[in-house]
Amino acid sequence: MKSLKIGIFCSVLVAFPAVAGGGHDHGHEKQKDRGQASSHNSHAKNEGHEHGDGAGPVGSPAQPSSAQSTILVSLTDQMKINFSEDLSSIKSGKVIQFLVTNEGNIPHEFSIGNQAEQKEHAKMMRDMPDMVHSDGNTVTVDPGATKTITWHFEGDDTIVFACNIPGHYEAGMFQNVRLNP
Ligand SMILES: [Cu+2]
Repeated sequence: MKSLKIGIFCSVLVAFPAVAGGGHDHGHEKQKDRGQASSHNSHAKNEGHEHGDGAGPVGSPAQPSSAQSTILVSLTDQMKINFSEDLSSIKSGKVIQFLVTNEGNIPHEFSIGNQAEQKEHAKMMRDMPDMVHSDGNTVTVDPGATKTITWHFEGDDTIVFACNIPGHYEAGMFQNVRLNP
Protein backbone atom coordinates (compact mmCIF):
# COMPACT_ATOMS: atom_id res chain seq x y z
CA MET A 1 0.00 0.00 0.00
CA LYS A 2 2.77 2.39 0.98
CA SER A 3 4.74 1.69 -2.16
CA LEU A 4 1.60 2.13 -4.26
CA LYS A 5 1.19 5.63 -2.86
CA ILE A 6 4.80 6.44 -3.57
CA GLY A 7 4.37 5.14 -7.09
CA ILE A 8 1.47 7.48 -7.73
CA PHE A 9 3.35 10.33 -6.11
CA CYS A 10 6.36 9.73 -8.35
CA SER A 11 4.29 9.56 -11.49
CA VAL A 12 2.77 12.91 -10.61
CA LEU A 13 6.25 14.37 -10.03
CA VAL A 14 7.59 12.94 -13.25
CA ALA A 15 4.60 14.13 -15.23
CA PHE A 16 4.85 17.72 -14.08
CA PRO A 17 8.22 18.75 -15.56
CA ALA A 18 7.09 17.26 -18.88
CA VAL A 19 4.02 19.45 -18.80
CA ALA A 20 6.05 22.46 -17.69
CA GLY A 21 8.53 21.93 -20.52
CA GLY A 22 6.02 21.47 -23.28
CA GLY A 23 3.25 23.54 -21.82
CA HIS A 24 1.80 26.62 -23.30
CA ASP A 25 2.08 28.95 -20.36
CA HIS A 26 5.64 28.05 -19.57
CA GLY A 27 9.05 28.77 -20.92
CA HIS A 28 8.51 32.38 -21.89
CA GLU A 29 11.35 33.46 -19.66
CA LYS A 30 13.70 31.42 -17.57
CA GLN A 31 13.19 33.24 -14.28
CA LYS A 32 9.45 32.92 -14.35
CA ASP A 33 9.70 29.34 -15.49
CA ARG A 34 11.81 28.38 -12.53
CA GLY A 35 9.39 29.99 -10.13
CA GLN A 36 6.49 28.12 -11.65
CA ALA A 37 8.35 24.87 -11.70
CA SER A 38 9.09 25.03 -8.00
CA SER A 39 5.54 25.94 -7.14
CA HIS A 40 4.43 23.01 -9.26
CA ASN A 41 6.73 20.73 -7.35
CA SER A 42 5.44 21.73 -3.96
CA HIS A 43 1.96 21.42 -5.34
CA ALA A 44 2.74 17.92 -6.58
CA LYS A 45 3.96 17.04 -3.11
CA ASN A 46 0.64 18.02 -1.58
CA GLU A 47 -1.12 16.16 -4.32
CA GLY A 48 0.82 13.01 -3.59
CA HIS A 49 -0.08 13.25 0.03
CA GLU A 50 -3.73 14.14 -0.13
CA HIS A 51 -4.65 12.92 -3.53
CA GLY A 52 -2.42 9.87 -3.78
CA ASP A 53 -4.06 7.95 -0.98
CA GLY A 54 -7.40 9.61 -1.61
CA ALA A 55 -7.79 10.80 1.98
CA GLY A 56 -9.09 14.33 2.24
CA PRO A 57 -11.47 16.73 3.98
CA VAL A 58 -14.56 14.60 3.33
CA GLY A 59 -13.13 11.19 4.19
CA SER A 60 -11.03 8.41 2.75
CA PRO A 61 -11.27 5.26 0.61
CA ALA A 62 -12.46 2.14 2.40
CA GLN A 63 -12.57 -1.60 1.81
CA PRO A 64 -15.71 -2.70 -0.07
CA SER A 65 -16.37 -5.26 2.67
CA SER A 66 -16.75 -2.46 5.24
CA ALA A 67 -19.58 -0.74 3.31
CA GLN A 68 -22.81 -0.20 5.29
CA SER A 69 -24.91 0.70 2.26
CA THR A 70 -24.76 0.90 -1.51
CA ILE A 71 -25.74 3.78 -3.77
CA LEU A 72 -26.13 3.27 -7.51
CA VAL A 73 -24.71 6.08 -9.61
CA SER A 74 -25.27 6.67 -13.30
CA LEU A 75 -23.20 8.99 -15.46
CA THR A 76 -24.75 10.34 -18.65
CA ASP A 77 -23.68 12.21 -21.77
CA GLN A 78 -26.22 14.86 -20.73
CA MET A 79 -23.60 15.68 -18.09
CA LYS A 80 -25.67 14.40 -15.21
CA ILE A 81 -24.70 12.35 -12.18
CA ASN A 82 -27.79 10.48 -10.98
CA PHE A 83 -27.97 8.75 -7.61
CA SER A 84 -30.35 5.99 -6.52
CA GLU A 85 -30.59 7.39 -2.99
CA ASP A 86 -31.28 10.71 -1.38
CA LEU A 87 -27.85 12.13 -0.68
CA SER A 88 -28.94 13.65 2.61
CA SER A 89 -28.59 10.10 3.98
CA ILE A 90 -24.81 10.54 3.77
CA LYS A 91 -23.51 11.21 7.27
CA SER A 92 -20.05 11.56 8.70
CA GLY A 93 -18.84 8.14 9.82
CA LYS A 94 -20.77 6.20 7.18
CA VAL A 95 -19.06 3.84 4.75
CA ILE A 96 -20.85 3.78 1.41
CA GLN A 97 -20.20 1.76 -1.69
CA PHE A 98 -20.94 3.51 -4.99
CA LEU A 99 -21.64 1.34 -8.02
CA VAL A 100 -20.93 3.74 -10.84
CA THR A 101 -22.26 2.98 -14.33
CA ASN A 102 -21.46 5.04 -17.38
CA GLU A 103 -24.67 5.09 -19.42
CA GLY A 104 -23.20 7.34 -22.09
CA ASN A 105 -21.07 6.86 -25.17
CA ILE A 106 -18.04 8.80 -23.97
CA PRO A 107 -15.82 8.24 -20.91
CA HIS A 108 -16.82 9.89 -17.67
CA GLU A 109 -15.42 9.87 -14.19
CA PHE A 110 -16.79 9.91 -10.69
CA SER A 111 -14.71 11.71 -8.12
CA ILE A 112 -15.37 12.37 -4.43
CA GLY A 113 -13.87 15.44 -2.77
CA ASN A 114 -14.57 18.91 -1.49
CA GLN A 115 -14.67 22.03 -3.63
CA ALA A 116 -10.95 22.77 -3.36
CA GLU A 117 -9.95 19.20 -4.22
CA GLN A 118 -12.19 19.11 -7.26
CA LYS A 119 -10.77 22.41 -8.47
CA GLU A 120 -7.23 21.05 -8.17
CA HIS A 121 -8.26 17.85 -9.86
CA ALA A 122 -9.90 19.73 -12.72
CA LYS A 123 -6.72 21.73 -13.23
CA MET A 124 -4.61 18.58 -13.40
CA MET A 125 -7.03 17.06 -15.90
CA ARG A 126 -6.68 20.13 -18.12
CA ASP A 127 -2.89 19.88 -17.91
CA MET A 128 -2.84 16.12 -18.43
CA PRO A 129 -6.04 15.12 -20.21
CA ASP A 130 -4.96 11.52 -20.66
CA MET A 131 -4.26 10.96 -17.00
CA VAL A 132 -5.79 7.74 -15.74
CA HIS A 133 -6.79 7.69 -12.13
CA SER A 134 -5.66 5.01 -9.81
CA ASP A 135 -6.09 7.09 -6.66
CA GLY A 136 -8.82 6.08 -4.28
CA ASN A 137 -11.21 9.02 -4.66
CA THR A 138 -11.77 8.84 -8.42
CA VAL A 139 -12.82 6.22 -10.95
CA THR A 140 -12.73 6.72 -14.70
CA VAL A 141 -15.55 4.72 -16.29
CA ASP A 142 -15.67 3.69 -19.94
CA PRO A 143 -19.01 3.73 -21.78
CA GLY A 144 -21.19 0.86 -20.64
CA ALA A 145 -18.86 -0.11 -17.80
CA THR A 146 -19.52 -0.16 -14.06
CA LYS A 147 -16.87 0.58 -11.45
CA THR A 148 -16.97 0.54 -7.68
CA ILE A 149 -15.68 3.05 -5.20
CA THR A 150 -16.12 2.64 -1.46
CA TRP A 151 -15.81 5.72 0.69
CA HIS A 152 -15.66 6.36 4.43
CA PHE A 153 -17.23 9.79 4.87
CA GLU A 154 -15.76 11.94 7.61
CA GLY A 155 -15.92 15.61 8.45
CA ASP A 156 -18.41 18.45 8.03
CA ASP A 157 -17.34 19.95 4.71
CA THR A 158 -19.48 20.08 1.57
CA ILE A 159 -18.96 16.98 -0.56
CA VAL A 160 -18.58 17.58 -4.28
CA PHE A 161 -19.20 14.59 -6.53
CA ALA A 162 -17.78 15.51 -9.93
CA CYS A 163 -16.68 14.43 -13.36
CA ASN A 164 -13.50 16.31 -14.22
CA ILE A 165 -13.13 15.24 -17.83
CA PRO A 166 -12.38 18.68 -19.32
CA GLY A 167 -15.60 20.59 -19.95
CA HIS A 168 -17.88 18.21 -18.06
CA TYR A 169 -17.84 19.87 -14.65
CA GLU A 170 -18.41 23.21 -16.38
CA ALA A 171 -21.40 21.69 -18.16
CA GLY A 172 -22.95 20.78 -14.81
CA MET A 173 -21.52 17.33 -14.15
CA PHE A 174 -21.29 17.67 -10.39
CA GLN A 175 -23.46 17.33 -7.33
CA ASN A 176 -22.88 19.11 -4.02
CA VAL A 177 -24.11 17.79 -0.71
CA ARG A 178 -23.43 18.90 2.82
CA LEU A 179 -21.70 16.25 4.92
CA ASN A 180 -23.64 16.13 8.20
CA PRO A 181 -22.39 14.83 11.51
CU1 LIG B 1 -18.17 13.39 -17.63
